Amino acid sequence: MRAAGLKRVVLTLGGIGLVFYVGMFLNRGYEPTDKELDSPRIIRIVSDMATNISNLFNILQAFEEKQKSMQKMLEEDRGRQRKAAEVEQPSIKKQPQQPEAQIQDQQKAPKEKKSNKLFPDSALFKTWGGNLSEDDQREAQGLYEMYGYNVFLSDRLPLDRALPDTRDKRCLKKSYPKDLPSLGVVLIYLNEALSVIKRALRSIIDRTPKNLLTEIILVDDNSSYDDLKGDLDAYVKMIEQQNPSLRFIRVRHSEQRGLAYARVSGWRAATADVVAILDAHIEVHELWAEPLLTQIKGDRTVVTSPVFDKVSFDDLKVDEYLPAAHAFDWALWCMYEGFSDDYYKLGDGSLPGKSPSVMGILVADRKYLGEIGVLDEGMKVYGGENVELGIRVWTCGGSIEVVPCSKIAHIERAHKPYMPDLSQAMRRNALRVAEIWMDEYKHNVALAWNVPFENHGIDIGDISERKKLRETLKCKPFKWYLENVYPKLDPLDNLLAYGGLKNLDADMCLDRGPVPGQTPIAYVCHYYAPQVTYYRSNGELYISSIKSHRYNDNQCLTDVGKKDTEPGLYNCKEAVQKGAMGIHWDFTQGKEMRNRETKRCLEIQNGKLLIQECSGQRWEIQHIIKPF
Ligand SMILES: [Mn+2]
Repeated sequence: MRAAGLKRVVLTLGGIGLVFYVGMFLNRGYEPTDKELDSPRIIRIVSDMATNISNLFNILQAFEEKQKSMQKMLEEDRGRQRKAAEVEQPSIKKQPQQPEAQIQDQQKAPKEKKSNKLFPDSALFKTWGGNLSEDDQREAQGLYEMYGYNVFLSDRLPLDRALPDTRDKRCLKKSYPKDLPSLGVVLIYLNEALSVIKRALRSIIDRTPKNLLTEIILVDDNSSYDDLKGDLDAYVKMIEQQNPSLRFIRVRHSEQRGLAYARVSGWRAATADVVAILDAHIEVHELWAEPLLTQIKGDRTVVTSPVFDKVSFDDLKVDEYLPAAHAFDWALWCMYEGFSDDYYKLGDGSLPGKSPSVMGILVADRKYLGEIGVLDEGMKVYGGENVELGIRVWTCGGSIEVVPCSKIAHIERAHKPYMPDLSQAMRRNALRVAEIWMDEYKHNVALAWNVPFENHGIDIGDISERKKLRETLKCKPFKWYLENVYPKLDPLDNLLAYGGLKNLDADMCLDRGPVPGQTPIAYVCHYYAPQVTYYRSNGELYISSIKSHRYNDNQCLTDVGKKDTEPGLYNCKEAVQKGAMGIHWDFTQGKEMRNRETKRCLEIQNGKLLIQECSGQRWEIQHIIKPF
């Protein structure tokens, strides 16, 4: 699974939803874990709502801070994802392996000796490792660069370490049917640390009822690290002997096939009623399986996801994440988002919530998943396959649920092992999803990636089989999905034109201007991001980006209404609230750009962008989507 920007859960909760959500917090008596930096004020909120009205403000603030910090963490992760990974991975130097018992005794025992910080700029040592000797620092940094998380520490933590119980209190009171379907767990890995895989296995075996867990399938997407061969084999052999009723299956790819293909190959090897396709850098919480199996038992067409807590890549501590829907933007980057308003009206945060998509990890009826086409094996490397699953499940008759009582701790890596820059694969996969599933909305994906709508020249592979599947399953149109499942995604259907906006008389382009700053300028046309504009039928004109979601605000070209002014760039909704600002522009191709509110025009004089009395200057926008 991957985390991306947490999209303003607070904002999307809105109104009644927020009140109920806070109510949930009150009832729950939120207890911070010892690691929360952001919550000194929310220590033990008593559950009697009536006598604690005065606390409401504090709680709201604490809630907001918590959300903000979640959002920040996720946005940072998203930023990291988008950036290229730091270095090519060197081939592994073999780590000495120790028997499990010894590792457990060792605990974390950093050496006391004071030493210089050898890697002051490394994210690994930002808050962790202050007492390490120089040798240990070198080793820890080397391992961090190879894996993207703190393997030095992981090797020294108990494999069966306890996790903080971050579930909603109401989860503890729930009971689950005895005759649940059997479960097969698929773990996908590529150059994962041995101790991390061992800890995942340990937690799954210890925290899943023996009568339900029938098999564990390990899928190696052609790892090159040596200890994932002999040493992992030895460990698996050992736990196999300890658990004779449990089937272990190893799937090894002789070349790297990418996440989607790896997940499907794990599914293919499974035989249990339900299959859980997980990352290998996870630890499951107590009672993680039962809530998921219960939902699937009730409806075999529901595809479920647990809620992930965050394991920091540096200190491997577990931070609570609140349950949220798994959503995406038009580039198909995934993100967290609030559930629907109707969900929050129920006032019970332990209930499963409907979700437009999954982050990647999924638990589903094995046969049902096969009937609807598992995952698109035509996806390459990384990304997109989770959104494809979301759209396919919903439009072809199933549904997706995030189940709050099922929790998994998941390491958010600082960088991923697949390739240095994931965005190329991501773009290709996103365009593939668009072509197969998005009908008349497919150009929104091209728009988000800033490629031409037609003939973008990017090879998306053969899509005939997936198109056939869509037909065979008689799946609903994407419009239905937008209207019924994901109404928060802005269909952008009133977008008329986009691209560079050129003043034909001055032969210069509208440009976003210096960042930070809110003063657009006239500049030599180059048509890169700062000059890409978006013109909507309501007259709004955005510069440099357009937001995918209705709850987000765009940057509107604005006439602030003073005499002889420079134009401004303001959040559109804010500008409307402030009043006296003109954000609507009347424009036709090759004609003047006139503000609807002030009747003045956008013009260029002596190389300077101005708003003034109209003199008839002409503008031309690069790409027309609909004639206007
Ligand atoms: Mn992951």
